[in-house]
Amino acid sequence: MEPVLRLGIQKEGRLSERSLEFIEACGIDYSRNKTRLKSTASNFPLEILYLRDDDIPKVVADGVADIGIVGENVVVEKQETVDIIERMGFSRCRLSIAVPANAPYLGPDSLNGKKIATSYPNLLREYLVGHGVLAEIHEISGSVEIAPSIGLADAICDIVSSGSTLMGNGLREAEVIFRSEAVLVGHRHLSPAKQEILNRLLFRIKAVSKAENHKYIVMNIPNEAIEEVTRLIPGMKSPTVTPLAEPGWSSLHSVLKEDTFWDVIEQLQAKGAQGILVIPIEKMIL
Ligand code: PRT
Ligand code: ZN
Repeated sequence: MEPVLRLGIQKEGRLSERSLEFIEACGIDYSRNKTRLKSTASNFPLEILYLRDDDIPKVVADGVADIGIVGENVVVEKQETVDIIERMGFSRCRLSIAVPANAPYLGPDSLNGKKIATSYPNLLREYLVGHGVLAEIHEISGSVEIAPSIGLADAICDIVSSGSTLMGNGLREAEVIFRSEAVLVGHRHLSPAKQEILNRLLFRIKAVSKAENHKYIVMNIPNEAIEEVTRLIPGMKSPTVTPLAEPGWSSLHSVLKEDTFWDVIEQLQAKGAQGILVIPIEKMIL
């Protein structure tokens, strides 16, 4: 039988759609079957297992799946032996301690003697021990943010992204204890055949994440600005410059990193760039 790589992803929840989109962007076709327990790709040796996110680290550690996509918060909390192979760049969030908005808070010491509700006892314990705080950890599996208002705890430790859930429950973020994003995890000992499939998949994953973090940019610039603009946006090797019909002007094509985007656009305008077009890139292979 041909070797097949088994990928565990979240069946339903915040990671599901983005995980599947990522696989599709890697050019992998599979049928999204109704029961959604397992899919087999038609054009790549990959099987997709649909799981609860909490189970993914153990399933990969045990070798039932070879790799998985899961929040780093869950990986670290579960303490299973898996390797983090790649950071996926989506589902960014933080694990934070929050206290009632009107309660005094003067730093970690203020948590001494308090009861903190969380679904992340291991990460929280590590933080408390590291800061010499003696507090009671009250483990609950959901609706953590209502714990203080119903008298179940004095504070909470939960995932925050926009912060609106905390605000809506009269809480304020006191400490960020962990920053997370979706990660690709792998079993420690893959067979050489599976490792080879993983390498092929990783090549594609890297091309897709690179593309998502870059934009293709086209603009018209006065010829005297070519040198300075090239320094600003060197692109993959150097920008493509072609003369326009109008004398003294050129069209310049390059790629630009998403995180420096607005700064660079402002500088380009200051150098006289006009008609700037910014286009998403589908794949990027260096
Ligand atoms: O059913 P299953 O067990 O598979 O899913 P789940 O309910 O345990 O997980 P799910 O789908 O809620 O989250 C999966 C992963 O998404 C988490 O492990 C994180 O890595 C990541 N993630 C990103 C988040 C959030 N953002 C997030 N905002 N996980 C949870 N939240 C919740 C948080 O618990 C809180 O209730 O959203 C609320 C806070 O959001 P804001 O925007 O109001 O701050
Ligand atoms: Zn879960």
